[in-house]
Amino acid sequence: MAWVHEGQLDGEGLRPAIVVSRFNGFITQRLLDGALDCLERHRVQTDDINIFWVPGAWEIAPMAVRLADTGEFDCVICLGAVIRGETPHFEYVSAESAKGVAQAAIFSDVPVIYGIITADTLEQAVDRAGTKAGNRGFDAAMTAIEMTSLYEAVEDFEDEGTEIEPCEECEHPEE
Ligand code: INI
Repeated sequence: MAWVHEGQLDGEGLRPAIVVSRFNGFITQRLLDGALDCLERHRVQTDDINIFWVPGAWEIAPMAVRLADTGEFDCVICLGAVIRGETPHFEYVSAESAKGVAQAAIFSDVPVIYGIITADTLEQAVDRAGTKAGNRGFDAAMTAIEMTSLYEAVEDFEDEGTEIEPCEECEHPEE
């Protein structure tokens, strides 16, 4: 029989950090509202949530790395909006912010969640920030709750593993 491990969707006691960018603030404020709604609906205490505003999507990943490294937060939720219509830099900003968050996620001990919208038009971005296509901020917060729980399951698994007593032969391999 296989042992199946899944994250739980209970945020009680969770201490999340949220990094959110001011660029396209009309959209990002709605992503933040969605994330807070999700966290509070899943029993995260408002006092346990810390929100860090950065100028743009480019600045999200470096901030996420620093927050993850503090050890003060159980997860880091990254929220931003990159919209093609507004700049020829779209390709750089969208690709690098995604790569940055991916790297932060891989190399951090806590889940770092990608909630950055990349859209061709403002209308598409609005759709993903609480209208026709849901709210990516809400989704990112839900993913953060699930993944934090799953990371904890891995830690429990590791802890249990270390409880196994080494055999006498392993303790004294030279004998
Ligand atoms: N930042 C965004 O968050 N979204 C964008 O659409 C965007 N555009 O289009 O340029 C954007 N640029 C700013 C960038 O993230 C940095 O803040 C800036 O380059 C300073 O480093």
